[in-house]
Amino acid sequence: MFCFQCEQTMRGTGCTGCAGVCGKSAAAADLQDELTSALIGLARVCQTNAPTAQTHRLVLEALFTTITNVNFDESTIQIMIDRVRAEKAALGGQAGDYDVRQIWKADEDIRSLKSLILFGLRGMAAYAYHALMLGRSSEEVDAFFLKGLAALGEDWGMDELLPIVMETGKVNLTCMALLDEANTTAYGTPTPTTVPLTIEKGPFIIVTGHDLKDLELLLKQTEGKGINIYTHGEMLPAHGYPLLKKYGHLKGNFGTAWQNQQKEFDNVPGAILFTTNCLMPPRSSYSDRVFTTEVVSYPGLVHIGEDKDFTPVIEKALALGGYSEEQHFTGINGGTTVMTGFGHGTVLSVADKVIDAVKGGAIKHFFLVGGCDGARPGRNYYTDFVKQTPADTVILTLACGKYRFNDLDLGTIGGLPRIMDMGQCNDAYSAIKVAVALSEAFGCGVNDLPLTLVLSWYEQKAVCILLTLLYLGLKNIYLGPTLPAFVSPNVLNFLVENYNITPISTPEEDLKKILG
Ligand code: FS2
Ligand code: SF4
Repeated sequence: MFCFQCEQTMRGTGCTGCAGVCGKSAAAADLQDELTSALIGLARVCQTNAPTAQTHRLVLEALFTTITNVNFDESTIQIMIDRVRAEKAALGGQAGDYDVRQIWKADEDIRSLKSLILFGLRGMAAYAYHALMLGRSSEEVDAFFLKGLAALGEDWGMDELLPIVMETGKVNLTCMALLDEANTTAYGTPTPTTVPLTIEKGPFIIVTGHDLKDLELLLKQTEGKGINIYTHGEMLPAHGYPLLKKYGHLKGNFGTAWQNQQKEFDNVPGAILFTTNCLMPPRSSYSDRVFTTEVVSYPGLVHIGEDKDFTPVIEKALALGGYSEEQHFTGINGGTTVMTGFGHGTVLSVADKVIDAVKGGAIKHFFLVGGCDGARPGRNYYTDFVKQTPADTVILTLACGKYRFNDLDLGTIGGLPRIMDMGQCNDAYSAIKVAVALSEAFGCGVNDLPLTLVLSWYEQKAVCILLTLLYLGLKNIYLGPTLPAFVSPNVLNFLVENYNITPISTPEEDLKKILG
């Protein structure tokens, strides 16, 4: 096996041997390569033979399957490979698969650019998939998946590949906008919401991942059954959506970010539903109560299929019975509640207040401290950074990296909390909307705003978001905890020279540089 798509890759160079750091077996990794090879073959066929709606959906599912911490199951990956090959045949395609391992062996700059495209497409596929589950799709986005995949099979140089890298960022902006529209149309505009970390007594289900539609279906199926529902990880922002929070049994949030799940789920007396990443190999103390749905798959776990009949999850929760007494959990820093719901709808509704606060000097600087969390020790940088930001600064955040500091009470500025959670990783779209609105209000470019992005990355959704930020011309991004293994020295030079991407150093030094 060879895989270097995520931040925790072995020795910072690539997972090889019999398993990845994430627990993915060599056999599963090889099958994911085979799946990607088949997808590139399918995309090549679609250059001459018109794809159907089914083709587009399959491409999303197959790309999503290969994201870190989504699928560890050789049998379901094999089924996906067979489906892609069958689709190619159904479209009348004669061409064989393209061997993706050629990319891993290519010249390091070509490998780097093709990796940026492939991993960006994988991340974007997750967003497009969630939008599709809510009935939204886009011809531009669908077509670009095929264009990008086909490009991976071309014998192209940097001049041809760089524009595709940037186009991945452009199309991902469209894709995040599509998902934002899908989420807010289905569930309303998120509003600021305080979310308890207390687990009440009695049966409960923990729902994790990014798929709001799955949460809604589960809330409907558990209504009146005496089961409480708690979000986990990237599902936390669900509490901000009016049409989800109307369910009285959606009670609060359990636990912190994904990398703590093996400890936090240990012997938990409730059922756990994974709608997307990040799934870690479940330990025996709780593996009997973990369920998967959508493209998430792990050998031996019960999978909820397309009929979305959550009966096995519900029965497990009832059988386990929950805690006999209320449990008072806290966040990483000892806080008993967290807040969410500060999407662009809310922040821009008070734009006048924000602009006045900046003009009057009450707000000196905005930080977007967000992205993925992970297990690396250096990630406490983000906690320390936020703790050290001056009282006249605002911290916007999103994705699971926020669990490092979202239970901190840093007070308020002009009636707004200093830490504002904009939502999931895909809600980077909200941050972009706010930045653009502020730049218009101040009559300057986004790079001239008193705004700095301090990002943490882990998996491939972070890749497509980073590409979107670059496409928008955002400069001076601080990135950590380490740089991607798939960025070659030349590609890094390009990013530093054109965008001044800076690896994080220490909170003290970086804050001095930013505010200096
Ligand atoms: Fe966190 Fe994992 Fe959102 Fe990522 S829960 S690293 O999938 O996409 O972020
Ligand atoms: Fe290694 Fe990450 Fe690939 Fe897993 S997804 S095999 S940890 S690089």
